Amino acid sequence: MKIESISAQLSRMPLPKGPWGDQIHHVTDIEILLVDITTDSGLVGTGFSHTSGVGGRTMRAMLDELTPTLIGKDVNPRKVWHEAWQYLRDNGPGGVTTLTLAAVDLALWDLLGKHHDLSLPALLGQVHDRIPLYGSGINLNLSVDELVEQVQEWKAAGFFAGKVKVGKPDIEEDYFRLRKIREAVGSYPLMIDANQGWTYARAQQALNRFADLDLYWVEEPFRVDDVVSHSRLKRHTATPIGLGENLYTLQQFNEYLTADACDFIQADLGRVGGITPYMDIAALGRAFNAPMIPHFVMELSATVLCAVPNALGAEMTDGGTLTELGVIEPHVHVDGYFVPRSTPGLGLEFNRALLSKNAI
Ligand code: SMN
Ligand code: MG
Repeated sequence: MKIESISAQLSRMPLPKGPWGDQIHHVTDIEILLVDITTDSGLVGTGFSHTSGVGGRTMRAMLDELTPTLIGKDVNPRKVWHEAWQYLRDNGPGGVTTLTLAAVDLALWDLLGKHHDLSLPALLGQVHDRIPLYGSGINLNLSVDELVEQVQEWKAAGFFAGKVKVGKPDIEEDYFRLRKIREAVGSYPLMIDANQGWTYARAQQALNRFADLDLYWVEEPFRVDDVVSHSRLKRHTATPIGLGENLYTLQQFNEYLTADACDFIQADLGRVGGITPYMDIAALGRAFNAPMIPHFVMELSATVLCAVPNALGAEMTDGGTLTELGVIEPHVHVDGYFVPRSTPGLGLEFNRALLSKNAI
């Protein structure tokens, strides 16, 4: 079975519950690059990549450059991934390079599943029937009352934990918001996300102030290329560190883990380049006894996690699941758990009408 043609469509999907805000982001739309790969047997596989609003056209341009090198190749995701990465690597080992590869990689895994009549978890080797979800809000812009209500809703819906943004100009304001949540939800596991916005001193000050809140993890305290500050912080505070949404390569994850700078691995299926590299990162995590708890794209992440022994859970980004964005036909979660479809391939039924309507 060989690749015969590749087509792509870029869409901007507005956030249905309104814009998101954190220390570094103001997000209004999610970009989806939908990629169809048709084979010489007539089978079509579909993959996608995503951005938080910036970079979609760049991805599409890179895909256009890559496409001629893919035509005629066997549907072998791992081989194609490594050859395509070699071809693109001078543009940087990760970033747009891997974001673009993700869409191709997903389409090829989808094809392989359809060809063998197996769901993605079955194809990869299923080890979990369902995946617990945590509630996550890009919610630094919410009032205290709205914030507390959001976390209460997650708890009531059965999500196993909740994550909120920090990074107000005044640490006392962050503390007040977190304190109010704690009072409302008791011992419910609670994470905070600083989105790379703190200096070292600021992080230390903040975590000292938050010491009585019993936080499950602090996420991305510093800019992502500063491994040293993360490992230094981990030596000096009791709060575990979660990160990975802005790491792009297996080697970057290895650097963080060997430096003892990360406890929870939040690799993003799109940003690392798809399922092929994600499974390698998951195995690396297993060697370090670190749990996998991927970033964003809940329905895809949770489906892949069904084949990851060290899966902890997936992120239900409130107002931004693929279902809420209208990217796929509704895939409901029950009591805070995601159950994958047993249909062959990725098991995601893309909402082509809406994606076409929002095409740019
Ligand atoms: C996030 C997700 C999507 C867009 C911006 C920020 C966030 C998270 O950091 O952890 O979900
Ligand atoms: Mg984050």
